[in-house]
Amino acid sequence: MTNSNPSPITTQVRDGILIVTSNNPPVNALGAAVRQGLAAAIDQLEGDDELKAAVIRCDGRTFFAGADITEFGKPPVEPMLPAVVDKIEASRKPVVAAIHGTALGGGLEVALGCHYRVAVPSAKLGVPEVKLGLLPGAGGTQRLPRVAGIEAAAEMCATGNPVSAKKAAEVGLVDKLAAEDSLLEDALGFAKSMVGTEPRRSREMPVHGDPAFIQTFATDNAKRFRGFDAPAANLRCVQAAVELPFDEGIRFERQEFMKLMMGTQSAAQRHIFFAERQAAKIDGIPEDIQLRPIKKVGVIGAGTMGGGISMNFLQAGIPVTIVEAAQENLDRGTGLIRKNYDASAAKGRFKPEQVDQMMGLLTPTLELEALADCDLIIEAIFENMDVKKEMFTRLDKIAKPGAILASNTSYLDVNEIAAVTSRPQDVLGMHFFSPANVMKLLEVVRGDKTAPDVLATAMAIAKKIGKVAVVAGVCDGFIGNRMLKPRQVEAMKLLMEGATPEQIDKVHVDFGMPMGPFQMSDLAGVDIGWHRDPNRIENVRDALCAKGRWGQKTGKGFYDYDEKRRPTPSAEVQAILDEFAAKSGTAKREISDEEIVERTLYPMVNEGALILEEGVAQRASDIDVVWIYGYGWPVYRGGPMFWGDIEGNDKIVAGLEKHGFEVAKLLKEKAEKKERFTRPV
Ligand code: 3H9
Repeated sequence: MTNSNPSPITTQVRDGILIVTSNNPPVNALGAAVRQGLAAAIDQLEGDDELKAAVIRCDGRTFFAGADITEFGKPPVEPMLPAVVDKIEASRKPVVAAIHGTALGGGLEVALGCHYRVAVPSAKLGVPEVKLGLLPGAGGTQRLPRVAGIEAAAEMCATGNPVSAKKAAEVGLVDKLAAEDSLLEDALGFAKSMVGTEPRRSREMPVHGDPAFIQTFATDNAKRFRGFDAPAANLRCVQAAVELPFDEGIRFERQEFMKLMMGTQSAAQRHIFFAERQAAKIDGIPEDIQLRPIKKVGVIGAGTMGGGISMNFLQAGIPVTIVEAAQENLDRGTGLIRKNYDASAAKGRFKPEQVDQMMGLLTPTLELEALADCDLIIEAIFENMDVKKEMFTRLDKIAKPGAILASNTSYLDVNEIAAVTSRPQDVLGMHFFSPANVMKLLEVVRGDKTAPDVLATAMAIAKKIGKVAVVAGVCDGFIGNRMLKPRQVEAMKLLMEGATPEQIDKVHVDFGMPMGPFQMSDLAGVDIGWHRDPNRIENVRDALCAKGRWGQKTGKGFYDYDEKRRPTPSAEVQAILDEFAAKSGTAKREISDEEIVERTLYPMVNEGALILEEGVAQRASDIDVVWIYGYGWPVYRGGPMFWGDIEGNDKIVAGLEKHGFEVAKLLKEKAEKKERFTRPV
């Protein structure tokens, strides 16, 4: 009889050592079958006198990458992970973890349940639960301070950042570094050397290190942890490891874990984990579609955007030809790229020779014809339709057949741009966010005629250069900037009615945004898109610009700035606002913070619903990804559509109607049917 559902855990015996192997692609997540298999393997080890020790290892690309996140929120299936880890640890015979790839979360907790850890130098070890709004809930917060010390444990738990195997060896988390190509042999050798000895159990080790570090670390990172529940909970658990006996510490960890697991922050963060991966998938295009090879990239424009865009490709080892119209601009652009790289090298992000290598991949030129051998050409010139059309007309004559032609436009109609070429199927938008070498978001704009393989290639190259890419349809502002618009419009109206820039910005910052609408205007430049005629004053922005209030760059905008760019409220701005309010007959009144939320954030959910109705975004979670990675929406609120679901779509509709907004049909439907936009996690 064949078993249709074989266990992902298999065992074999070599020289009296039990080799326990997990094969659960893609990342050996610790789902129920894996946990059952591991528990059974320990029973086998304990029950057979011929067996002297065990090695736990994984097939495929990685050691266990953690608990199976898809099981969260579903009814629990025994044995639970903490019990499996305890069982491994309780074994009377030595158990060795053989680690390659990434030992993450529950995966590292399994390794901590093992008595010893052997890892290849390329392996990474970490507890990223905090990034899912959680903490290592299978004993990780109690075992790590014992094995690796308080400092390493606090940092690893609270930031979620993994450490290299080398660093892990330095702090005692790894007992032996194996050769890259003989992990199993080295782990077996290690296990043999331990045969007959009493296993070293993590729970029995004393916590070591400086307990004062925990508070210092929390204080030093207060800004980074602002708004998040999980980092503090992680640190409380490490503190408990210092103060409580092991079993009590474990009980404390469990309580804290359950609180986080039940909360909306973790749900939001898990939503974003899956949303980010889902965003890479293009509806209706097979995942194995043949991609166009991208060996060389052309960038037109060496300004801030063009330079930043180029840096992404250079860092990925892809040669870039960068074109400018004037030598002076070309020199300034390439000089800035070098300066940025040197600054990163000074911070230790690159070695100086890497900077030279990357700069060696860059070919600056004044000749558009030099782009003839490029596989992907990204235009990053002035945001004006006529200028772009002229450029694409020229490009059409120069680019080789099959080359992908992309525009970095942030608002304009990609179809109109594509229509001036003889190959609209090869044209799309690639909207990078500034600074383009730093911001993770890329909106890939699909024109009506964009070929499926062109779209898929753009999404694949985005991944290669470390971006999170989202497919958007053609419309004014695509997904992100389109949703920004109603927020900005409403924020301006609120100023007229009596709110101050400080109040509105504070509501947004308290919500978790990195800055509010007016702080953002001042940073980006109040003068963006201004007609530059100081005598034509039609609105508040014109009035501000006419008075040289262009934002931080001129030392004043919606706020006044001192030489350290610290903002203070401006009497001049208030006078301008009062004047406009009086002229329009708007009566000033007290505006509540709640009204600011209802009028600046609810319309974003409404616009998101319209975007979905029109098919501009493939799915609600893509909208959330755009706002998290492009605009700093707080990840613990899961993006505007997830947030709307938590807030309640009926409440959003009622709020919008109260303030006289026209409500999107889809949003009304969701509210009436009590449905969500995003899947519950
Ligand atoms: C935990 O352990 C809690 C415990 O402390 C307490 C328990 C009591 N589960 O990222 P990729 C899927 S919390 C289920 O594209 P890469 C992923 O969705 C967990 N599925 O690959 C994707 O699916 P699809 C702590 C998972 O090579 C596919 O695998 N651990 C899990 O770029 C490939 O993923 C973590 O937070 C999972 N745990 O990166 C680690 N992980 O193909 C989370 C991945 O259908 N994982 N999938 O879209 C990672 O950081 C990365 O996946 C990893 C590989 C670095 C491992």
